[in-house]
Amino acid sequence: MELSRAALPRVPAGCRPRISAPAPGIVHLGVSAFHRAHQAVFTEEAMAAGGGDWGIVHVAPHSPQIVGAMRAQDGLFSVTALGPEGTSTRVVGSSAGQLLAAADPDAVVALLADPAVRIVTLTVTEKGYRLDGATGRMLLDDELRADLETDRAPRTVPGLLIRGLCARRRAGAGPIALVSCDNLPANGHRMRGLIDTLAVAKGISDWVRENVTCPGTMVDRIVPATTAETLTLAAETLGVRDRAAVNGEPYRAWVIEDDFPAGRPAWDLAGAVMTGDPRPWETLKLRTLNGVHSAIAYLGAVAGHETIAAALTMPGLETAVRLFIAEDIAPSLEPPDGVDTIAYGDEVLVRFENPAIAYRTTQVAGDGTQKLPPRVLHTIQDRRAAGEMPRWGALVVAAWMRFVQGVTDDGQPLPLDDPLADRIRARLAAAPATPEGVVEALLGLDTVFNPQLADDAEFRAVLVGWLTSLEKHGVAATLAGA
Ligand code: CS2
Repeated sequence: MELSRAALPRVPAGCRPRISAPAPGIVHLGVSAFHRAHQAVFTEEAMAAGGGDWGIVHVAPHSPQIVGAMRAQDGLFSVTALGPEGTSTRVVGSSAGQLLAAADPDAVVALLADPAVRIVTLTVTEKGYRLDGATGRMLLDDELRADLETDRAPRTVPGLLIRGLCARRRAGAGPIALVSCDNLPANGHRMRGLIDTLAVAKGISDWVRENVTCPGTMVDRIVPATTAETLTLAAETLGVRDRAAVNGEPYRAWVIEDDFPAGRPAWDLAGAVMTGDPRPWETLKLRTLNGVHSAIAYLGAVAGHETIAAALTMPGLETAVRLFIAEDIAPSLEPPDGVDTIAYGDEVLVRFENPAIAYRTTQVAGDGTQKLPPRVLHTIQDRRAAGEMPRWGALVVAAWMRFVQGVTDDGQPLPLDDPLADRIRARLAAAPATPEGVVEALLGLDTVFNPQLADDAEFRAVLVGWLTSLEKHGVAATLAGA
């Protein structure tokens, strides 16, 4: 039997949802596993504790599978927290509808123009925003241009949003908050910049200025992609099958800028921190947690390790990432009041070591051209501007350059899952097959590396040094000699 409202009596009482059939108040774009284990849970708990019509209409831009699975289950899905000492599972009841934008874009636009909808949240990954990683400006590619300049149904997330805002303005549906829940630096500011650019293109800047806010957020929970094991564990625990099940670590955190012109769920009652300025949290989390995650992912994947926890057992890797935190990351940022970056980093490493979480190195390694700027390059740029050489940061960039060449130290193939994969392959194919040639070719990706960094001869020399060692001796020997 499948999970559904009718099947809930079969589910153990302690695993049942806290609320049922909420009326819609939020549209969420991007029905990722991370969203289901994070905002969907916070919002359910907020409604259970503080009331309000804040049901989430789930909109997947392109993925029919998750929409189909959730629809068949009346929007229900379970989240299993995997602790080092045991698990706990709960069905989440905050979904108030499911739509596939690619199949039904008009329905999504109509929702954005509905006065009941007062918040849009997004987890569309870094690449979904179509922002230049080096400058943060909007990238007007052919798809987005067509969304803006023709009447065809929008295919991009920015295209959908601006079409929805135009319809909202015409409908007089009132103000709305657009909340990026992706790992972008100053995600509220980036969202604001994107929406303002789109509003100019559509001639609705005045209305947008008065009616749209873009609160920034820091989101955090380690949620690996769902696997067959996730589904088996959910079925065993629930007594019914759940095709939309997710699992993640027990820890979760959400810091939100409190700027909601038409109200919000009582997320604070669910453990979220409402603040005037989330940016110190965002920078800390992106540079430390995500920066170190990427470091372990590239070095671990090239060394042939499947998971982050397994990679961390490699001699020398934990020491290297601790030095990355202490010598490069901590001096590059101003942590939130009362927080110490080194102690925060220690907690992050304990979370990464959780043996119950099988987070694949290749999952974290994907989309490197989108992830490197906020996670690693901003740290490097700040340290270079201060006249310092961030050698551990350089090691991470060299490991990415080694990773994108597509084979492990043992000659096994590595996937290149990146929106710039074709450009990377073309540049590598045209370059001399030497560390200098590879560095030159990849630093030329100008939406990733800004000109100052690409032309920084001292930094380049350190990068070539690391890449030479990685190519000649492999990850293990490079770490041993570091
Ligand atoms: C990870 C993040 O896949 C990745 O790139 O670094 O998804 C990470 O697990 C989350 O940001 C943790 O909050």
